[in-house]
Amino acid sequence: GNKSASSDASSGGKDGKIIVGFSQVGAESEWRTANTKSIKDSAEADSQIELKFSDAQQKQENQIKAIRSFIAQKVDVIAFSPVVQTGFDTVLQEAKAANIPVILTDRAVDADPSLYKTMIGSDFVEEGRKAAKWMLDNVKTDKPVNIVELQGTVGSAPAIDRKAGFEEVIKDHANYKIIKSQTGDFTRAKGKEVMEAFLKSDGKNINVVYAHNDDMAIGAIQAIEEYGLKPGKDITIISIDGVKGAFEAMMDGKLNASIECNPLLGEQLMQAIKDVKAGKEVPKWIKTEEGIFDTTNAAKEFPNRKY
Ligand code: GZL
Ligand code: ZN
Repeated sequence: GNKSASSDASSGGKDGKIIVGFSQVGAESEWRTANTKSIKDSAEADSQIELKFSDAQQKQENQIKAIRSFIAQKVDVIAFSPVVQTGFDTVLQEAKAANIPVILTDRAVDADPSLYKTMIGSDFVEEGRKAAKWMLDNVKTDKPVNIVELQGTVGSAPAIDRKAGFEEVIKDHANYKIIKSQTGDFTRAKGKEVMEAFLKSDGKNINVVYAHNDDMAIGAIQAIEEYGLKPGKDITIISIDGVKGAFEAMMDGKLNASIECNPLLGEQLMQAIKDVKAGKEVPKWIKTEEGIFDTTNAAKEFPNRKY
């Protein structure tokens, strides 16, 4: 809409609506589809907001293109979930020069914090710590524990931070060792493929799988079964997100624990958009609170799940 050059005044787009351009990572996981649904439903339900949505198919150049297009369309606010942490500085400078405020959801960027108003999302380092602490509490032994790690998308905030948090906790427990670590790009297919390779090289030597998301864990479960071992019994599997597929696997005893990562950010995003447009101060990081689920509480919690 035609905005006054000086501020983020509450002038909106057509018929006073706030026009928001949103660039989504892709549709790589159950978490992502739930996140997209939350954002679209919340925008739909909010009469003050009109959402322009683009799916980048997990490619950074598509996100940059989408953000440039939103700038050209002179949207009122740009929001996005950066597929990787680096490489967005230039396009964020362009948004700033166009006086369009930017809100990050879900993942952070390694850019000058003055280039965005707030980041709405989880503490991935804490999620990694929780995964390791669950393992220390539930795989208690002084014997060697060989861990294979399925990393998320290379260079993404969740992959970097979930690895850091997990390693921070196990560093003072020398018998717990990550013997193999490779990216499965947050998808079931790649997670299965990488787990097949781990089984080929380390087979019965593997005690634990640490997957940065449930979709890769579900792929790993398939690989372990095809290899002839019992997932959740012969090999302990710990993952992150808490999506429906994880609850079903935990109730089947094939997944041992899933650390919650809440994708339902839609409401918080709509509120942040309106606050930013109203020129209100917003916290630099709006954190989501999250739990821990495992085979002891999955069945009880399952009926409450919204994603
Ligand atoms: C976490 C999000 C991650 C999920 C994955 O906030 O960025 O990306 O954990 C998703 O399932 O692909
Ligand atoms: Zn410790």
